Amino acid sequence: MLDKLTAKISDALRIVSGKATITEKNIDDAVEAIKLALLEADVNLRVVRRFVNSTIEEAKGEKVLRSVDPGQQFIKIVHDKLTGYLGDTTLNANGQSAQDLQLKGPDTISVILMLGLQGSGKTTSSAKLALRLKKDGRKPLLVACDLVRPAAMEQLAVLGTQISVPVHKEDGAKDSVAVFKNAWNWAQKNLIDTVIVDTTGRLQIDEPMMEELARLKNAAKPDELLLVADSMTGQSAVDIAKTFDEKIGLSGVILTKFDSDTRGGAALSLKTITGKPLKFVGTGEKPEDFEVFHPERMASRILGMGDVVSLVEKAQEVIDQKEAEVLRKKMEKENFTLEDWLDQLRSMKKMGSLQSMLEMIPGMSGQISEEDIDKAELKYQEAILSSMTRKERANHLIIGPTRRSRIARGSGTSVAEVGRLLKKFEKMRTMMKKMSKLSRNPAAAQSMFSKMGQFQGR
Ligand SMILES: Nc1nc2c(ncn2[C@@H]2O[C@H](COP(=O)(O)OP(=O)(O)OP(=O)(O)O)[C@@H](O)[C@H]2O)c(=O)[nH]1
Ligand SMILES: [Mg+2]
Repeated sequence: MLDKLTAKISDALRIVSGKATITEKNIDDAVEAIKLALLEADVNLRVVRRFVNSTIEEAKGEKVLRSVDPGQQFIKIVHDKLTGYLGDTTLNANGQSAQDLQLKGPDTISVILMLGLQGSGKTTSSAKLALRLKKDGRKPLLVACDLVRPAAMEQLAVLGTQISVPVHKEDGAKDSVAVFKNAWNWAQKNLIDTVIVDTTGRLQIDEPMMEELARLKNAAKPDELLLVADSMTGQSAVDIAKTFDEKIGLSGVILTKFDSDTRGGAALSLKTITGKPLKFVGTGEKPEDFEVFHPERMASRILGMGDVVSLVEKAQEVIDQKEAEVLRKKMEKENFTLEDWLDQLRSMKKMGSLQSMLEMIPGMSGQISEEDIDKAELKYQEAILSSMTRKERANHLIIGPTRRSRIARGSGTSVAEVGRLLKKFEKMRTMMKKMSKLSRNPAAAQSMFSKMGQFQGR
């Protein structure tokens, strides 16, 4: 995910970071390096030019050059600029930003129309969005309005079953507007509050496609018209968005395949060139691989500053709020038990790709790949912990030599291995206690996180 861009920009920032004083030449060099990184990432030329001019102007001001930590000031400018290109973070009276979905209250049916070229990820994203809304407490219905490809309806039906969301499809139907109307009637009777309409994609934008979409739009009066675009296509995703917006009108964009080797150009050019907000990114093939787009966090990720907030949120989806609060208190008081550790190992499994979690940790982006993580070690730890009794997990101090050999036998490990795990646990507890105190201090948290990384190894 944007690894190359992050690596290049981190290199560029090294020119200025940590220096007591920086010169105008340093700024020029850093900006030039960032410019090359952006161009290589396929960011629109107009956006790059604007970035260069405004950054140089701002960074060469007295405030930066004379400040105590000029490097940090410079990075903040770059961060804010990138954030601005990625989206609009100002909140309206309802506390919503441009990136948030504009849906009606649960008493009325809201409609989301999904548009896009063939293979961009419309059907997959429809299901991902439905799952996300369901998790948010809404009642979605998926509607199969791609009547061109017979397999398309079936694909949506399968996804619907997978995520337990109802799907309305009519085999052999010819008119997508009629299908939509029937779906709407069904939705009304079944207390659905959000109707997500999957539509037909074509290889390129053509008139019949646009006409069909326009008819569907008139009938459905959607609250959101979301373009699903493949981030791998770079700037052409931006051109597609522009055309769809001119012909049909868009309210936002979903960029898919962000997990693949995308260069990031589309995400960075979209808002400036089309004026349309990026609302979600697809990060894999599974229904869970979907993230709400946060401009500020994405900017931090691009700068290699990690994304602690997203990480915490992702974790919270799994560990429920109350549990998290209990855990925090335990960490603070140092009564985090082996039982808690086992719970954590298990919820980590639920959280999906460890890699995507690690990318969100400051300083870890690009430094650790999935292969580096000793999955066997995690399994080992789980095996040892599972072989303990509840009583032992509640209080590790009672685990003497006899218990150790029983646990070793039960888990197929050795007494030494069990001993190592217990030592590791003690160290971990101490570190957690420190960390929970330091969580307000990002720099300290960063060094702590990298130390935590060492727990993965043996
Ligand atoms: N890696 C990855 N693959 C994705 C993502 N989104 C979609 N895909 C894959 O892209 C392929 C096309 O996705 P679909 O959802 O069928 O695309 P579509 O736009 O509905 O395609 P048509 O209905 O043929 O127009 C599938 O193999 C998906 O699994 C993503 O975010 N990451
Ligand atoms: Mg489809």
